[in-house]
Amino acid sequence: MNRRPGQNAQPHRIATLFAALLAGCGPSEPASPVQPSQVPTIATNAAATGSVADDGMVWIPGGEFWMGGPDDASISAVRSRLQPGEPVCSGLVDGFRDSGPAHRVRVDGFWMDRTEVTNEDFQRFADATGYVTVAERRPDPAEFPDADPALLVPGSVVFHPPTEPVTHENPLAWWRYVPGANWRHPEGPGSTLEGRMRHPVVQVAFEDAEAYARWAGKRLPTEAEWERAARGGLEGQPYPWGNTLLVDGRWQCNAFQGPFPGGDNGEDGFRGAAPVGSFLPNGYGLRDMSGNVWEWCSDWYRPDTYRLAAVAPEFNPQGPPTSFDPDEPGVRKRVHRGGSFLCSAQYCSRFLIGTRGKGAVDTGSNHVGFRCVRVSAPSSVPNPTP
Ligand SMILES: [Ca+2]
Ligand SMILES: [Ca+2]
Repeated sequence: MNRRPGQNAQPHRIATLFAALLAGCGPSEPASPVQPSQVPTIATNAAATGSVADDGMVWIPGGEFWMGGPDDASISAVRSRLQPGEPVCSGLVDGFRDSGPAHRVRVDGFWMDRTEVTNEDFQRFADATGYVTVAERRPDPAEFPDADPALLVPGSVVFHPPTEPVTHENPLAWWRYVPGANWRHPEGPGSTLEGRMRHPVVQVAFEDAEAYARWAGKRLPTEAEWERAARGGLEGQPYPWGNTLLVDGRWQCNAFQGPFPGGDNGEDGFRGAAPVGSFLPNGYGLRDMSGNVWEWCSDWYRPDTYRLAAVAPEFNPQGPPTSFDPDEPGVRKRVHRGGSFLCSAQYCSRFLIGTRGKGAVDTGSNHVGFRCVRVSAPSSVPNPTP
């Protein structure tokens, strides 16, 4: 079994801070399954496909669709990109076990941000509210009684491509806890947002994303809403644009090309994050649903969510009531979706729409951001973004 630990996981900042090993290959079955989620009803707006609100959000029509996947043919197609002897993304080996089975889901219509929230957007929020993100706060010593207080400093997790070849077994070979890293300094104190105001905001923990969404009169999408939107009206396709990763030899999203983690050759035009909207929109007008940066969803993460959901069509699923990740029991995680500029056939491959990621709620990194949704009328937005 060519299974590697945590390929759809994000580093936990405290684990990284103390250089504790991230969990290895845990059991795929959780100890105690949960019941399918209760399903609150979301108000339905009536708007035509292709509608664009004054603040630039686009209408995602409600409807029923196949959620999860991807299918074997799509997995084989990504895997065929690899040369003999190259490392293989674990999901391409085990079939992305937490992402199946595909099951029928129905969601009401909603408005969604066309792009990931940008630094420009987040700057406006921070200026208006004085909000201080998790990464800008000192970790509470009471929560880490065994830690040297000198090590409990504000900071966050930063991708640091190694200069020497490494195996894919230990993500700490390319993730570092960097004191002073936060959304204003995504790679640490020496980095700035200069020239990057249209890049997605990163280094945001879940509560930071929620705080922004509340301020903007919006909320984070559920995982079902996110996937409904990402599919752009296509049925059963593995990408927001169709059924092949490249179209006419051109990359359709910001991913990673070359040997992971140290050899990104930027074949898609970008090493690291790209300005939002650098690639073509999907059928609903959304950009970067695959790739660029991961996006927080509101659902708690469990690997068995879809196996439980598959017993019946779900209506506006909100996810399980609690989190459980056998890779890191005890770490509360929410769902990430869409993959990032670090995804390739060698590692991650979560640019495939139906696949899932996960992240500790208190942890951002420089490849995780978010976008928002709204079900109310556009005119009710107190702080519209252009
Ligand atoms: Ca790239
Ligand atoms: Ca994205």
